[in-house]
Amino acid sequence: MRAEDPQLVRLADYRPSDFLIDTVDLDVNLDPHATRVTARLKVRPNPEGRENAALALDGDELKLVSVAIDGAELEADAIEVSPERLSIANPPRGPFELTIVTKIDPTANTRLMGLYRSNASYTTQCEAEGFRRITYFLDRPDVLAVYTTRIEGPTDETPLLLSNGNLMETGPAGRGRSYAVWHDPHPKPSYLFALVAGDLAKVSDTFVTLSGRTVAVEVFVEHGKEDRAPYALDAIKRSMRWDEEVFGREYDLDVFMVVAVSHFNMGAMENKGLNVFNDKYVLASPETATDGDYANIEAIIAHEYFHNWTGNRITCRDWFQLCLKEGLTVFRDQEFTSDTRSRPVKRIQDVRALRAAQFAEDSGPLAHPVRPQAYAEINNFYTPTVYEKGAEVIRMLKVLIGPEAFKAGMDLYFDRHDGQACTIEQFIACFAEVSGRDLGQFMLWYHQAGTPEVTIRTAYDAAAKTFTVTAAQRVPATPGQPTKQPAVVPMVTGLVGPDGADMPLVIAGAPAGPVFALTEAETTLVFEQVPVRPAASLFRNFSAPVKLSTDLTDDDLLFLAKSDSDPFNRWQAGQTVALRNLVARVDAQRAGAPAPEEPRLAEAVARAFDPSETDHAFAAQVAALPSEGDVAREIGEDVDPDAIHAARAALKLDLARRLAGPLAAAFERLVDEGPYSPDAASASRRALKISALDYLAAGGAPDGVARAKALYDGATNMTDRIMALQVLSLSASDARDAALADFHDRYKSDPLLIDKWFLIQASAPLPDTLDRVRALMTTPAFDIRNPNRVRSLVGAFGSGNPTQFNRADGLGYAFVAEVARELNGTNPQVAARLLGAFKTWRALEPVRRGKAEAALRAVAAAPGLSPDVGDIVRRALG
Ligand code: 0A1
Ligand code: ZN
Repeated sequence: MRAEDPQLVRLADYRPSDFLIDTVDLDVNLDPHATRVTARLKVRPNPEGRENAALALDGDELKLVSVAIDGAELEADAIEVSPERLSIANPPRGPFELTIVTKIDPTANTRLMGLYRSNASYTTQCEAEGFRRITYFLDRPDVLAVYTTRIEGPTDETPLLLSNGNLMETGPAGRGRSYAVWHDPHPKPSYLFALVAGDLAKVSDTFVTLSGRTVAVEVFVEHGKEDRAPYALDAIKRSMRWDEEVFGREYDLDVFMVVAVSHFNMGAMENKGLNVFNDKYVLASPETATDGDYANIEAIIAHEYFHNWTGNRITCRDWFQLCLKEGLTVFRDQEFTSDTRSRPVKRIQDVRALRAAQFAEDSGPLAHPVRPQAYAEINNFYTPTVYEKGAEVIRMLKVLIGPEAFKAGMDLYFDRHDGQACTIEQFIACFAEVSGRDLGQFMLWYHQAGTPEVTIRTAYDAAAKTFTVTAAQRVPATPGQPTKQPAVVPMVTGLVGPDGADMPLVIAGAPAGPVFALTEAETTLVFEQVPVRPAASLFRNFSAPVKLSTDLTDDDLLFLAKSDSDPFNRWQAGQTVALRNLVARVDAQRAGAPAPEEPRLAEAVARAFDPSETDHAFAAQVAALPSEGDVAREIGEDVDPDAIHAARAALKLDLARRLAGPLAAAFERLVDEGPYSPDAASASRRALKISALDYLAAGGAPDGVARAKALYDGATNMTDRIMALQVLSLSASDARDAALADFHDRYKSDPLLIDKWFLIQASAPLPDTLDRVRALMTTPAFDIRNPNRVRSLVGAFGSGNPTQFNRADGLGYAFVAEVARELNGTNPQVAARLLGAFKTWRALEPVRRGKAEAALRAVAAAPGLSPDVGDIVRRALG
């Protein structure tokens, strides 16, 4: 191990805590700089822990005031204390009461972990290891306690005092102060603790549970923003109903609260009964939120609410099991959205996002298993692999054992493990038990990193009337895992006849499929009684998170794009043809050859804009070309982002020219709509309209730019306005500059709208973008202390602008590295996330690769690196 290598925490080293904490009585006396926290803990030795062990409590930047056992203050020689640890060498060997008083400074807390001030309010964030920044504690998820929290603060600044559970008491505390006492009867780990204090507006409603209990549902927002809360409030109630109906899960407290805060490191947090949200995922009105914002709010509200059972009632034994709650809860929120909106469109969107973020991560130096084996900094494992691939693994489980067994397994899990801190093994055992299946090989999905590559060869034998599908699988090497075993890969298959109908599937004389589990390095399926050569529809509904390559011809794919009964594969077939064309264009361009055209692609795209197409959301997905990232991943190595951008722009222009008439007609047809409504059908119509506009304005076509300008000027809602601005921003035109200036003037007082304005400029694939981003960072609207501002400007540039981040001169890399270094001291979590932009740097062509590496090395060499940033650069370079 090199000197600078940090201590790794390893799954293999897990052992139960030596002590347990049954109850926590917290008294939090708020003060901007000197908040005093008194924790009274009922502690006892854990029968499963080591005998006669010392009691070692975690801390982080804490100031100890006093510590007492059963009322007797401990002398300095009985304890060992530092800001990170409080050790008591000889604690009582039976149950005892430990009282600890600490002092903390919420105003100085720029890391936004623990207790911090956001605008004038106090907020906490304790996942994963933030509670130790409030008091010394056994800050690990397998220590479950019942919490009672008393909060006291100045009445004028903090009239509202919230914590987990049910409100027990509230009133004046003297000297202009008020107090409130909250009690949460459900034992929980410290990471689910929350406290909010401030002067906020409440928008509320009630919900009657399945068993007839009335629950108060409350959303807290800044005063003046009450009109932006009703959508989130309604989404909570719909989530509650859905979890009862689909998973049989009822809410379990008298009140469910959501608080919107403006400074937040992530999206939202599922604290028991008191979810804290990034305000961007709560606030919505037609004038301020796009259709995408509404969809995100609905999904994230659902996600956090669903954690009440998957995460809170049943939690994780240790942080290696993070996917136990996150993969499962993402799966649940995906199902909610599928039931609420369009199931096929949701699937397509999720797969696009999975490929963009998770496949990218899995193919580079930051690849890790869904359940990692070791970590230096747990904050860096809130990743698309743990979340989104974690959800895919559960989806595969459902496909493999079937929906009935899946439901029975979930019921058993809730029944058996309610109130416990669990492992993935315990979760999977429930499904093995109810299905009678051996899920041993399935566990490889949790152990092995890397996206499996499946290669398909097909052969039709007209004489024997057989169709043979040979599937070979290979899991690529990833950091620390040079060799892999074949996984169990569910391949849902259909054979589509020339009439477009699915043929019956017969193998060895008997009906078979449609789920085929590939369990070997190579599997051969011989389908019988196949009268004509079919088109194979493989991995329907994306039945496994694999990278697929097949010998299907473009003719097969174009046929499937029209005829497949599986909507996902109808979409996928068109995407595959487009992707093949884009890769061929990149090759041709780099070889100086003329661009290869695929005129039949235009026919497929034309269908999306045909007046007979009524599923607008699906059509918009069909019309959207693969992203530049999709093309980069398909190419895999020696990637030149400029060549990819040029190829994609050329294909878009080619389609726009071929389809000029239908596109204009579609735009005209879709542009007139009634009053704005954020519902899925109206949003779909707008999505297709914008897609038409995007093509019409391709290459800066004056007619298209004029339409975009008109849409911008006449917009009655934020979706139209921002989408028109987005289209305008792609061309360096006067219309672009005018619209950007106008947008700023209109919305300068609203930070969340200025974020959209930042993001559009930061993602523009234009040579002056970097200068612009640097200039915007110096304006008063930018605040490096606010994660939303940083993500909209610097994050969008790094992760959403392939050509400009990857400038051949390396200035894009140097810029993101520089901001990460600047943030390293104040908010290491956000700094580390910015460096995620480098996750595919090794796939670049040599010049860019060299510059990216130099930028990472400069960060690695900087003094005083936080564990968060140090871990990312070490692994990225590793
Ligand atoms: N559990 C949350 C994600 C989350 C994780 C860490 C945080 O610390 C800043 C915040 C939120 C979720 O899955 O939504
Ligand atoms: Zn979550």
